Amino acid sequence: SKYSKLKELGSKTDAADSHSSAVNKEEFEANFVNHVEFSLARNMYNCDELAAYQAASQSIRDALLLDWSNTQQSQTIHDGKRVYYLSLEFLMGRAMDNALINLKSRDVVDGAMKNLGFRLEDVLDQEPDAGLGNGGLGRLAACFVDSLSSKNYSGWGYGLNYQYGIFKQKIINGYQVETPDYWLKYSNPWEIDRHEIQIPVDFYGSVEEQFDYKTGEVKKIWNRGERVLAVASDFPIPGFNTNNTNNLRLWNAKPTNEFDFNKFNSGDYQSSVAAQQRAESITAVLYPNDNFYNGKELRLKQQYFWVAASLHDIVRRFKKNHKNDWSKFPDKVAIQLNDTHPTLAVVELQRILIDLEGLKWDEAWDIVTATFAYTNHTVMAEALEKWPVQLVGTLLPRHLEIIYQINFLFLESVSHKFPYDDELLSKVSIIEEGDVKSVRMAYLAIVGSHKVNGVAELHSELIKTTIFKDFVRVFGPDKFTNVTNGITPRRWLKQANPELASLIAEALDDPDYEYLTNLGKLKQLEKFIDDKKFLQRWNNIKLNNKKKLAALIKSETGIEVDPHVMFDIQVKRIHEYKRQQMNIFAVIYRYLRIKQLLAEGLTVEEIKQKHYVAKASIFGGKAAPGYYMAKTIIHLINEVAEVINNDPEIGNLLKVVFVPDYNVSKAEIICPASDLSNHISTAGTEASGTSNMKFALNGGLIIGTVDGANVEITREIGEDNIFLFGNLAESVEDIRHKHFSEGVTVPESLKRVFNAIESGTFGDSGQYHSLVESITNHGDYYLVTDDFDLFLKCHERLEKLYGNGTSESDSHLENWVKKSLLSVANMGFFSSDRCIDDYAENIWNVEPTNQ
Ligand code: T68
Repeated sequence: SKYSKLKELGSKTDAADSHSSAVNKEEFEANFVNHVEFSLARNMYNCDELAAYQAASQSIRDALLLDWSNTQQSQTIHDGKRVYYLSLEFLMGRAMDNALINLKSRDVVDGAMKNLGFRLEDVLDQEPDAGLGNGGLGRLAACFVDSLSSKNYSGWGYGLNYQYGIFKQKIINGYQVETPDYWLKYSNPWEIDRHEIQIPVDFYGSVEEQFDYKTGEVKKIWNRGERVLAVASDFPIPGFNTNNTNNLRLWNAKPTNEFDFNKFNSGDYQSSVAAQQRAESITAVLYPNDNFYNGKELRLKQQYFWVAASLHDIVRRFKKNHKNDWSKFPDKVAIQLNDTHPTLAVVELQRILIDLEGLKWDEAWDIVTATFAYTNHTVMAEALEKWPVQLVGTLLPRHLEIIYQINFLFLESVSHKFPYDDELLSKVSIIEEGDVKSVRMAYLAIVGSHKVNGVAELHSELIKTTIFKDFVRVFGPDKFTNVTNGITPRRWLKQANPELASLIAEALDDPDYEYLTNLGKLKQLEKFIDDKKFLQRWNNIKLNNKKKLAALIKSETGIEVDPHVMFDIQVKRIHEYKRQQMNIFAVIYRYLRIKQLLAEGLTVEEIKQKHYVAKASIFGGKAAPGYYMAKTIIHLINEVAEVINNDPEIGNLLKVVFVPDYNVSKAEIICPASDLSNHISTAGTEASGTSNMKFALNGGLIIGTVDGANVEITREIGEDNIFLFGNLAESVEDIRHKHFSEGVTVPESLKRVFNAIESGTFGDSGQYHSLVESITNHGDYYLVTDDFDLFLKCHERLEKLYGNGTSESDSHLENWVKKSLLSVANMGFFSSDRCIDDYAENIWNVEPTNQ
């Protein structure tokens, strides 16, 4: 039988599992040459670094593929519950170094590449970033698939294979200029084309009612309009220290073969081709907004296209093993919704079960809600998705009917529980009545899921008391839970900071780097707290990393920064709530004070002794192309940099840098190089933040507000090892009210900054009016005036600890480097492995597979 045949293969798979897929040097070299000659059709004499990257990655891919197909086969046979992570964004960055680390083959390939005449670093540098995401949300998905593999879960990612990822940012005359990221210019060696996996996805059309005389029931038939095909591309996701290699499936939109005969017959050949091209536009480009809802029809099409293809695939896989045994579905399938972007999946599964598989509504709905869980990533109103009913009804007429039915039954159950509370009904209704009637996607996601989670404790509490408070009444508190975010230490420690990772491996007497999948072991580092030699080695690694960043800055901007000064960094998407404006205002304040002290006759040396440590303020991040205020902030940073860096009096006392085109690969150089990093959002606005974890794991100290995961980082590493300041989340509402009733009070310090800006110190002041006025005249929504002096005070405090700028001094070791060591020692909690275990246990109800 097929089953015993599978079993037979399964034992083969098990046997294969014990053989390591680590790359063997001779085989690798032979494979490399083979790929140069036969895959690339070149020869070793004209093999440049790009060709070397392609040949090397194809050779590594070959090794991955063995593990990948074994894993898929054994998971199918084992038939446990699978997790599907639906995310519209996977911000993967580069794959090659990560694959080498996870296959434990980096040293072997390093040697082989030398033999073949290449430097591994230069070859790795050829790979374009897979920038299929905006920021934290997309990078979280990438860390999660890494952890799913590394912790031996059976878990797939589903997303879209955008032809253009997040735009490339150029800085021209101080302004952000966006250029397209055509990352697939050369073929992508990590992508396995699955041309045979083609799933039709339909849009538009109308719903017809058919009366079934046998059952006496009315059947709903969706007579589709436009049809496109979803074609799969698979990306193997290797785990660390395991052969478990999961799959990331990204869909490509392709035209169907059916030709538009009407147009063809009327001779309008061109427009029928154009109609076919319309299909491909669905996966052409990633929408470049983060924390902002942008109600474009094409975006909704992307969402349904992706959700429909993924569910079809998941249901097909289920039916292969379990036929129509639908009650088993939630025992075999867990689907996690990464934000509300995939919420239509709830509706699509209900549609499949009732319209196509013939289940009764209630039976289907129980299956749906047992299958899905929803992660919220923001409390900010402007980010919550609300699709106009009109648009949903046109694009997906049957789905809109189902949404209405879900809402009807939900409201009915609410009114049973809370009779005569019409206000409550309108508050929790999935349909928002108003000028534009719309579907509240977050509400639909809550109603369609068995669990809803926030991404840090503070955030998870906030959603329960603000945006979702009525749902806590309706469903009770247990439906709402917290899973604090995490990051993968493979990429964010071993790959980004190999020297520190190696020192830690030595210190823990762990030559196989097992601590990378058991990050709590970092705690043992605490025994080196009084070991001066160790602290010096620790600090030297930081210095080396700062030198690498200085080199990157030099090559990207021409600016020379002295690696011995304090590196004070803020890199993340540019957003008013993240308050890069407050940071650059503080830099301006510092500059004005330095100029004043110089005018009073102090020398640069004296200022360093008595007032300010020498520092480089380093910024990076992209602004959404339509976000005027964020673009203004970028412009101000660049103009301030221009003035300060060219002021001959200042020397190395202060430099300001804007690193263009911040992305995953640059983050790998930047995160290990901070002395201090900024996580200074208005309290209550940053759901979690994850770069805070990346910096702290690499031994940088944090200056931050009491927001997002900063709170838990403080709890883990101790409040002596982090610099917190600012008003608390619980006060923010009152302060905003006060701004409106009593007006905004600008502190003297900030007035000086605004005066300098307005007097043209950083170019035409007109360009900054709206930025300054949003604070002085429009209610200072993000509390810059309230937190500014606290921010400056906090800096004074931490500068005293940093010392006089000589990072080799005893006091620096005692007061700063010790904090750095204690931070790293206590960051184990923030591994995405812990986070995935948490989801597995509390939300998905799955266990790791045997490896
Ligand atoms: C981020 N959200 C949160 N959104 O801001 C951050 N939004 O606090 C958190 O750490 C991170 O998610 C992971 O949980 C985002 O990055 C987006 O990028 C986004 C994209 C499209 C639409 C809305």
